[in-house]
Amino acid sequence: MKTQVCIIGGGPSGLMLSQLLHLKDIDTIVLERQSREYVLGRIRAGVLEHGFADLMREARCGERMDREGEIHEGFYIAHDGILDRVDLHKYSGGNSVVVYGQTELTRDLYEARDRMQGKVIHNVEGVQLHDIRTAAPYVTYRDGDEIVRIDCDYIIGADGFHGVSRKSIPNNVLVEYERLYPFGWLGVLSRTKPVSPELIYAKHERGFALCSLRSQVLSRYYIQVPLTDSVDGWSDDEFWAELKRRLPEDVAARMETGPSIEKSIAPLRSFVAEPMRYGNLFLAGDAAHIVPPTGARGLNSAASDIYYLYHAMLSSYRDGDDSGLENYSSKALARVWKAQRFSWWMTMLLHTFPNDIPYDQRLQQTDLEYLFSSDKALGSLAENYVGLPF
Ligand code: RFL
Ligand code: PHB
Repeated sequence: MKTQVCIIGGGPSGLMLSQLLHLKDIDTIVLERQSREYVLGRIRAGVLEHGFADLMREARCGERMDREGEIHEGFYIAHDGILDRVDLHKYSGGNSVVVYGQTELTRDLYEARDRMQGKVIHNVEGVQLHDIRTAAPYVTYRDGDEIVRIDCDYIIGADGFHGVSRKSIPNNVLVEYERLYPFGWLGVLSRTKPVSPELIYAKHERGFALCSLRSQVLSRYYIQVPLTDSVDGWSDDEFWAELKRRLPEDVAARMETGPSIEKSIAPLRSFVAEPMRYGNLFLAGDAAHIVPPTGARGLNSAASDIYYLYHAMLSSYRDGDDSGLENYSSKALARVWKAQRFSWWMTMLLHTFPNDIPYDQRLQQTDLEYLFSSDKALGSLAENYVGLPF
């Protein structure tokens, strides 16, 4: 097979780029290791920054998001038994975020790819990248006993943190920066009315908690748990009881509980791989960088990579101008690191760290007091949360 751009990974990053390029008559093939049902079964992001939402519209996939997604102009931080509101609209100069599940937007992207007869090949095994540094790179995968070869101009590594693309860059070129946190998030999805119309991020000595939602009848809640915990060790009743303990009393009292329809634990990690380009391989999204979910940045960092790549490819194919491709890594990384900083800061602000000394705890408390006493500090939080410009 032959295509212009071979995209590895059929998550939001890969699908979005494929859809955008297709609309400009640039041919792509997407290779996805899992089935479509599996990809759509993964419950992940819930909050989209306005830049991501704009990209969905540009990809002609924004219709259902605009109809069913909720615009949120603020969220709460619960601490010391009270709720303090962060007015995103006021402090970011009129911006907001969209609450719309990653599952839904991935479904929209798949449907758009189907409508345009886009080539998305599922259940591929043994993907390998070849001759990345030459003008004629190619990708192979196994289909039963057969090895299938795809010749292309460019390879996009959009295959997430555990993908094969990043690992194809030699060790003496790739530099990896990583911070692991000594806890994870236990998440529960339930068909219950959300406890609050806006998200609540809760700081509590027993550990962080988050009240989020997918719609007015579907709630998503998380609690900080030790990395040694397993999903099986948490019954629904234990989860609800622990969540309530970490929230202000009046919020806990109005919490509607019910059976979980999904329950999973995600470890928290900060990670960046540099450079994001090696020859004709370009990394995008979680394949190159991961953030702890506290600042709702993961998908949104992926969106800016896709935006830069899309425009760089257009300039290259249309005008023969490769400067965008040449600058891709440094431009993408500049924004990536800002998302890293913000996600790290939100994580440090709101979680309970097992080995913190009293000095650290007082600083954390002071950070929070400073936040709600300074319009400038709230402005910094708000502009990062709604998304820095691409
Ligand atoms: P994905 O979604 O991991 O997709 C990569 C795809 O590549 C496939 N793959 C391969 N395909 C072929 N060959 C191989 N060798 C392959 N190896 C892997 C995989 O099967 C997969 O389908 O990466 P992508 O597209 O870059 O998207 C990134 C986002 O998924 C991620 O950043 C967000 O989910 C992070 N995140 C959040 N981001 C936000 O912006 N806002 C949020 O509110 C938010 N909440 C979250 C989150 C992530 C979470 N978890 C579980 C980590 C909440 C949670 C709990
Ligand atoms: C979610 O709804 O899954 C969600 C929302 C905000 C975050 C992280 C996850 O910061």
